[in-house]
Amino acid sequence: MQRTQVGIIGCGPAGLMLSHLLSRQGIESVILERQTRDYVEARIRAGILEQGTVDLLRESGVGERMDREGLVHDGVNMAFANRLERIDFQARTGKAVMVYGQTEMTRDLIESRLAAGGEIKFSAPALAVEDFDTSHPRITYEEAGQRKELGCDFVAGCDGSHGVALQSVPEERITTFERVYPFGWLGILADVPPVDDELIYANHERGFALCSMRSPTRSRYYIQCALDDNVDNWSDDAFWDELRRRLPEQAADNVTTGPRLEMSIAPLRSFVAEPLRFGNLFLAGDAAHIVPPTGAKGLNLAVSDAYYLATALAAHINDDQGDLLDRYSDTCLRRVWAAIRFSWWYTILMHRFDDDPFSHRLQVAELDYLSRSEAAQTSMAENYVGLPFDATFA
Ligand code: RFL
Ligand code: PHB
Repeated sequence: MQRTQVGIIGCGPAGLMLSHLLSRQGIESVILERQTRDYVEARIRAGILEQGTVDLLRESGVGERMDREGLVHDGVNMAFANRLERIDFQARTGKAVMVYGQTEMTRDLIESRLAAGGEIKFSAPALAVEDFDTSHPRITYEEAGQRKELGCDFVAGCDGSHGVALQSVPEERITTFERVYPFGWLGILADVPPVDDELIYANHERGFALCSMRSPTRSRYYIQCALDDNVDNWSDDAFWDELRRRLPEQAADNVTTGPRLEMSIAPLRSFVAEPLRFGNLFLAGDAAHIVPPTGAKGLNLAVSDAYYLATALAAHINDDQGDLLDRYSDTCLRRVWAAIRFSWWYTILMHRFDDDPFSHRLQVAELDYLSRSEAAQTSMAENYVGLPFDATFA
C-alpha cells in the first residue's frame, strides 16, 4: 500500500492550495482526482479573487501569471431603478479584488505542484475514507480499473459538493444547514469586450443580471432564470436581448454581443456541514459548505480553509503543536458563516423572488441607501473584498 503524510481527495482550489502550502512546509501529500487533467483545467467556474487570496498566491510563489494577466478592480457597480451607482472598494477599505478565473488559478497550481515533484493522480476516484478515527486512516480509490489504498497520517476531503469524504462519516456525527433559493443563474461566456471596466450587479423587475469578465476581450454574463429552465431554451440572441433589458440604458447600449463559448445553468443554494473535523479526517471547501455565487465567495472560502488547514497541520507535524488543528473547525466555520451571511444578504437584495411590489420597493430602498451611505458601503465593501484570515486564527 502506498503511504503519504496527507492524503488529499480532490484537485480543485482547496486540494491544490493545501498540497501547495504543505509542500512549502516540507510536508508530503498525494492528490486523488476523479477527473482527467484536461477536464479539471477546462472547467469554467468562479472569476473573482479576494485580496487575501491574491496576497496568499503571491506570497506562496504562484502569483506571477495572475499579476501579469489578472485585472485589479478597485470597485463595483450596482444597477437598480435605471440607475448605476459605484461602490469604491479602495476608498472604503484600502483593498481591491482581482479578476482572474478559477480555471487559470487551477492551471497555475497544477503546473507548480507537478514542477515541484508533487503527486496528483488523475482519473483516480476515491471511493471512501476508512479508519479516520485512528492514527492510520486510509483512502480507498480506483485507478486503471483496479481498487487501491492510500495510507495516510491525515486525510483532507477537498472533493467538492457530493464528495465521498463527508459521505464516509456516519450521519449522526454531522449537522447540516441548508437554504435552497427558488431560481438559478444562466451564464454565458463569449469573446466580446466587457460592457464596463468593472462588474455590474443589476437588480431588475425581470430578475437579476451580472456583467462580469475574464479579460479585456472575454466576458462572462449571468441572468437569473427559473430552476426548471434549460440551456436548450436559449439562443444566443435571446440571451443578449434579455441581458440588455435588465441593465440601465447606458450599460445596455454598451453590450457587445457574440457567439457563446459556453452556456450553463447553476442552481443557487447555501449549505454548511458541521464540524469540519472527524478524527484525522478534515473537510475543506465545497466539500463542507456551499454559497450562492452572488458574493463570489465559494472559491475564496476554499482557499482560506486550505490556508488554515495547511498552517494547522504544519504546526502539528513540524512543531508538535496540536492546538491549531483542534481549533481548525471552529476557526473555519466562523469565517464560513460570515460568508454564508453576506452571500445570503446579497442574494436576497439583488434577485426577484416573487411578484410582490412591496418586496421590490424594499430592495430599491436598500440599494438607494447603499448608494448614499458611506457606512453601508464600507460594510458591503469589506465583505466583498474579503474578511481577513491569518495565522493567529483570531
Ligand atoms: P471543487 O472545485 O468542486 O473541487 C473538488 C474536486 O474534487 C473532485 N472529486 C473527486 N476526486 C476524487 N474522488 C472523488 N470521489 C471525487 N469527488 C469529487 C472533483 O472532480 C473536483 O476536481 O471544490 P473546491 O476545491 O472546494 O473549490 C470550490 C470552488 O470550486 C467553488 O466554491 C466555486 O467554483 C463555486 N462556483 C462559483 N463560485 C463563485 O464564487 N463564482 C462563480 O461564478 C461560481 N460558479 C461554481 C460556479 C461552482 C459550480 N459547481 C460546483 C458545479 C459554477 C459551477 C458550475
Ligand atoms: C464570475 O465572473 O463568474 C462571477 C463574478 C462575480 C460573481 C459571481 C461570478 O459574484
